[in-house]
Amino acid sequence: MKWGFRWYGEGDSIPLQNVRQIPGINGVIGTLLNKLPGDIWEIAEIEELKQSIEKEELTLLGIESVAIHDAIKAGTEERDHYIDHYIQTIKNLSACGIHLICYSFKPIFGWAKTNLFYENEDGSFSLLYDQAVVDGMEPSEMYTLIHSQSKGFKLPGWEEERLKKFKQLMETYDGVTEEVLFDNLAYFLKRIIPVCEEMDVKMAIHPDDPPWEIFGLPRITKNLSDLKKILAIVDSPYNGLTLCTGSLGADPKNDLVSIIHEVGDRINFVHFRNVLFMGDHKFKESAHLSTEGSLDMYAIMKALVDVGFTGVIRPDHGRTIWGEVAMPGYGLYDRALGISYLQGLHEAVVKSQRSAEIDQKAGE
Ligand SMILES: [Mn+2]
Repeated sequence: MKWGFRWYGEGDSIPLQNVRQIPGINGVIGTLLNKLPGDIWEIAEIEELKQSIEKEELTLLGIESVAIHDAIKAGTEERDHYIDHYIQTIKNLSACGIHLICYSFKPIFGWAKTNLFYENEDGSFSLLYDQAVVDGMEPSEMYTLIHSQSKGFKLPGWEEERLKKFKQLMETYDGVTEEVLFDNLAYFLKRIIPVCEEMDVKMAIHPDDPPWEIFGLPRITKNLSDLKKILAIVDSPYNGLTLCTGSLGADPKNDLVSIIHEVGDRINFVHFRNVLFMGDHKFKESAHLSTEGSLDMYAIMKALVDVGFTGVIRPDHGRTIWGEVAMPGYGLYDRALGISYLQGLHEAVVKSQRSAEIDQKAGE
C-alpha cells in the first residue's frame, strides 16, 4: 500500500515538513483549493503544487477532489462544455504524472455534519452528525451552520461562491431524482473513462457522507448495490471507487468487509476512519481505533489485504486534540496517530498471513 495524507496546499495549517516526519508516509493527496467546480486545472498550476510537495521529498499520490460542476450532475445543456473541461484536467494531470482522481457525485452537499466541534469526554473534539438536527433545518441553514463552525478555514465542498447562488442551485436540481442523477453520472463516465484509460488516470468515486438521503436530494453512492451499479456503467479498472470506511460505515447496514470482498478489485483509493453510532442516524467521528468506535478496523484492514489492495490509503478525518488549531477533521495530531495505528494493523495482518502460509507449508 502507499500511505498518504491529505494536504490542502500552502493554506493548510500543517507544514509539509511535519507530514514528512510521520513514519512510513509515502506522500500526500493534494488539491488546488482555489479551483471551482468546472474550472480547468492548468499544467503550470499542477506542476507548482507537485514541485512544492517534491521539494519536501514527498510524492503527490493523487488529487482529492476534482469537483464536478452542477451542470454535469443536474444534466443541464451546459454539461458537455464542463465535461470537456474535466477531460482537459484529466489530460493535464496525466501530463504531470498524476494518476488518481477522487471525486464525488452528490448534489449540493458533498458532506454534511451538524457539529464540527462536538466535545468528547476526554476534552477532544469530533465531527458529529445528528439527523434530528437536520430534520429541523432548511438546506440553506446547513451552509450557515458549517460556516459558523469552520473557524475561518475554507472547507472543501462549502465554497462561498456556490452558497451565494444557493437558491438557484436548489432549482437546478428540480426534478433530479435518483434515476436522473444516476443517468447523468453514466453520461459523464461514458465520456471520461475512455480518456482515463488512454491517459492512465484512475477515477475513484467517494460515497455519500452520511450515506442516506438528506433534504430530499437524491443520493446514489450509499451502499453496495449503488456502488455495483456505478461500476457496471463502464466495466473498467479506471472507473473505480474510493472506499471511505467512515462514510459507508455510518450506516450500520453497510457491512464493509463484505463490500470489500464484493468490489475489492475496483477500489482505487481508501479513506480509513472509524465512527461511533450514538443513536438512530446519529454518529460521531471517533478516533481510528476499533475500541473507540463502532467499526472493526482490523477486519476491514484484513479484508483489504485479502483482496490484494495495493493502492493509496490515507487516514481520514481525525479528532481535534492537544489544542491544535486546524481545519475541522484535518488536524495533524489525530490523523498521525491514526495512520500509525493503521500501519500497525497492516503489518500485523500481513505478517500473520505469512506465518500462516509457512505453517501450512510445513504441515504439507
Ligand atoms: Mn472520506
